[in-house]
Amino acid sequence: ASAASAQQAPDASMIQLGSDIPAKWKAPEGAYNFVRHEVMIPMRDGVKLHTVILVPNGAASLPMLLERTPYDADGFAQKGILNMRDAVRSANREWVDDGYILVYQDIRGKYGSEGKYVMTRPPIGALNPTKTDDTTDAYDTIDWLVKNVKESNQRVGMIGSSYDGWTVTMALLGPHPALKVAAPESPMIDGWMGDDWFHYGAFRQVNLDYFSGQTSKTGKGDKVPRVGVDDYQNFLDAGTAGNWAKQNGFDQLGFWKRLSEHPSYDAFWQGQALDKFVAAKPSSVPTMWLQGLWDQEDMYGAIITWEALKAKGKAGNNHLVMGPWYHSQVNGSAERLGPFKWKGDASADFRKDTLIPFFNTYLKDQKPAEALPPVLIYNASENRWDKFADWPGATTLTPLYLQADSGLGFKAAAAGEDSYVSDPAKPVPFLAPPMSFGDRSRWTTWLLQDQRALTTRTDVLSYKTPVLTEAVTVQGAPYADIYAKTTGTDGDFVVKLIDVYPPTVAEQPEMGGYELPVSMDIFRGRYRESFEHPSAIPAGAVQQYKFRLPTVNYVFKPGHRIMVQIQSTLFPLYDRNPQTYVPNIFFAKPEDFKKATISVQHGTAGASAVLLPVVPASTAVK
Ligand code: PG9
Repeated sequence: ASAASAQQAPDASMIQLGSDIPAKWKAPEGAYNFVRHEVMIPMRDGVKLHTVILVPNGAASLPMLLERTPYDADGFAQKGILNMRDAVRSANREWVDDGYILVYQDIRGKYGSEGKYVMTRPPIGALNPTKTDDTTDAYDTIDWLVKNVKESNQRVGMIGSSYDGWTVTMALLGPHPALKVAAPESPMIDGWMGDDWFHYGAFRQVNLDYFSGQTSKTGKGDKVPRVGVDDYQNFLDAGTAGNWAKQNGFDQLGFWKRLSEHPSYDAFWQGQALDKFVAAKPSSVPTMWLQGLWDQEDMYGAIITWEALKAKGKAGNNHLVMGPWYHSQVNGSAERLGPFKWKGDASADFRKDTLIPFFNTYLKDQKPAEALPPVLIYNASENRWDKFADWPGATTLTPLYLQADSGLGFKAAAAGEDSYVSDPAKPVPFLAPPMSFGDRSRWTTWLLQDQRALTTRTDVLSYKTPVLTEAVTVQGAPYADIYAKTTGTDGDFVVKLIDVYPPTVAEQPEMGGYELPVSMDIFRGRYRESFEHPSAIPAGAVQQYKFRLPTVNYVFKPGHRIMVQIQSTLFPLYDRNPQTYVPNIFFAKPEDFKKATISVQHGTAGASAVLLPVVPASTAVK
């Protein structure tokens, strides 16, 4: 018989008349040690927000940790991983170990959530004439969670860094009673004054990629394509941020349009500066305001909000923590930062010893081994955490004056000035080119880089104390107080406070002579009299530029020197000032960009100084 005739006739088990795809697939849960729920939680206006809830198997009466994010809740809890602690990212694993239900939610209009997205949507009011904001959305979410997550103890803690720290802050403006504790980490609080978008009016061009990434699509948007790898050249070629935006289709992006139409600190920015809102209606939720001491994105918000609460007498349930971290590093590992090597892991140890016990106090009624001090700030020079009953440590500011011959000291000098030419065609780079905004290791550490890279620039003024014979301890926010004239009618001032290491450092030879920025910022000159109403700088007339620098808790040690540097640009991070007054720098024309000679004054004509929060006993420099 042939093979064909021996073949068995097909029976029913061999033939599919329907579909190989079941009407409803249910994955077996047995092998997972947790259940991943994906729910659409309804808000008061009917909009539903996509929420991922991770509940450990066998959970009963566990607290919930809520993070509200524009960065894809699904990505916070990967699918297809059997162990809950492996499914989540870095620091979240410690909350799993500690017995928490984890909740991640896409904010309105992003990723899986319904509704319309508005960038850092302002609180309900003049700028948001609707009935919802991220305060009501957090409230409605928590209300749903406590009613529906049966394995919980009906207590919620909120956490998150940066944008997610902003969502925590928004929740605090009208907290649900079940919100028992909160930690806004490097929260974006005031985008104009000193967080992501501007610093004192100087625009941060790194955000241009962010605008398209965040607002060109509901999910992950596109980054702006580049011609070349060097962003110093790319942004120089574009001329202005406005031109870059135009070339890349940003006229379709609503937030860019609003931002670029409001370059000054007008009602648009004032109406969404959250420190004012928080202080106007302080919550009773125990809160830890956290940020990094070298936070390259949101260096301003946490401390400013904490100070505003303190001024309202609310320091009791509001704690301030500043760690030796770059942006959001509190949730990663921190064995080192730039040239520093810490004792242990300054993030993981902090989370274990301080952050999680703080949450457990209010969510699990556990008494912490040690009560959290009102203020906890890392002291990078001594390589340890310092605890403070109050902050700032210094009650007065001591001027450290610019002097003749590049000198710096606590004694005002005779009148004089130092001049440099600031050429917009050759702006001082914030990172040596070639540089790319996408280079994460350089971006996260740029605030600590060795300033000797600028030694040969003729458009950077440097002033140095003699070698210190006694320690100078600073605890608080220094102020730049610069008197200068310019041949232009506008201009930016960058002021840096630098620790100059001794020529040799036996323990760490690569630190020999290192010029470490301890605090620096940029100020747009047109705002010297008013942030809301800019004005042209009268050419040739000495003007005062006074602005607060980032907070420090630092010891300039004997053998070191203190240095102050002044320059006009930090390009391409900050857009170039044309140095000619124009109504809106975003749309300056090529012919507006002009060289200017800047003359910084010292001595009696204008005693330029950095005002240092020196702790008294240590005013050692004469
Ligand atoms: N720094 C980022 C950001 C926060 C808020 C608005 C825009 C950007 C972030 O890391 O989320």
